[in-house]
Amino acid sequence: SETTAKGIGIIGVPFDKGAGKVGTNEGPNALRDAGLIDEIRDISVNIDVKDYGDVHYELTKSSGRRINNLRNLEHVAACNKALAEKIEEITNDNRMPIALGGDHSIAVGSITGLRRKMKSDDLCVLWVDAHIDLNTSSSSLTGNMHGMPVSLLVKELRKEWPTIPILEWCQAQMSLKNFCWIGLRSTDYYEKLMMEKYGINYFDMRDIERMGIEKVVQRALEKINLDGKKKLHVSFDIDALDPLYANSTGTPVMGGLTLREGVFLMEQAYNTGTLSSLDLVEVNPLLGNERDVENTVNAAKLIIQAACGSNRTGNL
Ligand code: 6HN
Ligand code: MN
Ligand code: MN
Ligand code: MN
Repeated sequence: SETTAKGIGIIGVPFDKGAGKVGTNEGPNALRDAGLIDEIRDISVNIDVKDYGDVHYELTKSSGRRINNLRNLEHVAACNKALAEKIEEITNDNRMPIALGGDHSIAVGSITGLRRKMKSDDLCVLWVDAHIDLNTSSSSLTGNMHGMPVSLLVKELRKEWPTIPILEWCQAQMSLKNFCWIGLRSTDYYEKLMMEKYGINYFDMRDIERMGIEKVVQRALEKINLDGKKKLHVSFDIDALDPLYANSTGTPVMGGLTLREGVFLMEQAYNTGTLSSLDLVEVNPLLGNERDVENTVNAAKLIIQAACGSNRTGNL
């Protein structure tokens, strides 16, 4: 199989236009200010981390109005196009990209950027989230595009979308078969219909209750990467965690993963040797009290560190 990336590339995506609330644009700097980059460097003397700074984008036309029930479509399209290019640059530099969100709409750009140097079936995605983020422009009840990234990325749902010229660069070539969800506990009616219709791979909170997190992660990886030949992308929405650990997020849902389960999940993903990129999204430092923000940022840091190979009993 291929050699693993020689280093890590951090890219900040200060973006909140896909969410219904402002504030996830402060996520990247909250993580950096809390010492994220140095703490990754501390994992090992051999670790090579480069901070690529933040994604910047310009609008080609300015309009805040709704198009096809898509709030802030122009922003979402422009930011993700710029992000896809950055992710491609980071992978060309032979680094594992870590995208610091930002709201979850940024997965459109990060996965599109990753996919550019791969064949259709070479990438699989573990989507760790309270939500399934499978809405289309017609099924969404909110118009918030952070609830739609998966449906923009998969060929099975392409027919559900109108042609959107400013999203033409997003090719929709992934298959739902290469996605598996962990942590689900809030899906919309139409999303549930699509889950049934397409036989989507998922392990919800009940599955975690019954099998435990270790079995769930193992089975999830077997579903999408049985022979271990694909590269693994983890799209980690911090609201997968219980609000006890991550209350500073826009759409918290009670009854979620413990921080220990979240960290363990990521350690197991790292241990496969196939982990090749990560999104850490929906950290919103403008929500909750000071303690909530501190907890949420610290939880996000621990999950990112686990993705970089950190060992909880100490690093040599
Ligand atoms: N997220 N299903 C709801 C919607 O607005 O479509 C919630 C989406 C949440 C999105 O947390 O990334
Ligand atoms: Mn470069
Ligand atoms: Mn999400
Ligand atoms: Mn979510």
